[in-house]
Amino acid sequence: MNWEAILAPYSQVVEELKVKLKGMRAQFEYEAMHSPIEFITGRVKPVKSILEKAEKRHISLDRIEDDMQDIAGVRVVCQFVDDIYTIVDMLRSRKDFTIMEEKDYIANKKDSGYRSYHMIIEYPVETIHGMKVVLAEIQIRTLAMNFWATNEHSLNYKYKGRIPGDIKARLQKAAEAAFKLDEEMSKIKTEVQEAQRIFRRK
Ligand code: 0O2
Ligand code: 0O2
Repeated sequence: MNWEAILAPYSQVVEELKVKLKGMRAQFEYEAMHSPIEFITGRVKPVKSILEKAEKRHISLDRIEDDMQDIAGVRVVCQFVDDIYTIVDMLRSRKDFTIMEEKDYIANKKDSGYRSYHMIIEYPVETIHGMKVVLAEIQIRTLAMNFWATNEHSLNYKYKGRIPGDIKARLQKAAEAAFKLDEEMSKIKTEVQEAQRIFRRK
């Protein structure tokens, strides 16, 4: 398979989405409003991870583009939990892609302790062969959720998905602590934002 050719439109989508989301953040800043976006990252799933996921989920190679939703992935990281829902509403009102599915792992956290809001979209991208609609995943989470997920992801990688029980229990506790941190920060949100506005003016 010519992976570079297959993945080229996905890489285009990741770059376009990053530009658009960064544009939203810049507009909030120009209008001196609190930006619900702290930062954006994005990636095309590495071929090795695509193959591993395909094998685990029994997805045949000719079905990958239809059945694997996160070959193109962007992540929006926010300061506060409400910011996540502000972004979700803004994304719902956009006309440049279609939302296919939404998964609220904040209201319904995963057994691992994972929390995040996921959106699966169909994004039309222009290629040299014409327009192609590709699936992409947008993950929206707070800095605390991101901190937890990044560490848990590393441990999963290290232990090949079989994290020992004692570490799993610690991760559950850490997830609980991250949740509490988000709750506490929400309570002093206006204070924090006021401080950040003063800081920006200087
Ligand atoms: P800025 O000032 O945030 O716009 P690129 O295409 O170069 O913009 P790239 O190379 O894909 O982005 O970088 P990556 O690794 O996806 O990271 C995207 C942005 O997220 C980078 O900023 C990182 O500095 C920023 N980032 C990553 N982790 C954190 C974090 O924990 N906290 C904060 N505040 N930012 C983080 P940009 O886009 O280069 O610059
Ligand atoms: P990567 O690139 O390694 O992050 P489903 O078929 O809906 O049950 P699917 O398609 O995997 O499952 O979707 P889901 O569960 O919404 O999750 C997709 C992505 O969310 C994962 O991608 C992770 O990035 C993130 N994620 C989901 N659960 C967890 C978790 O327990 N811990 C962490 N750290 N991340 C999680 P991949 O495939 O792992 O790819």
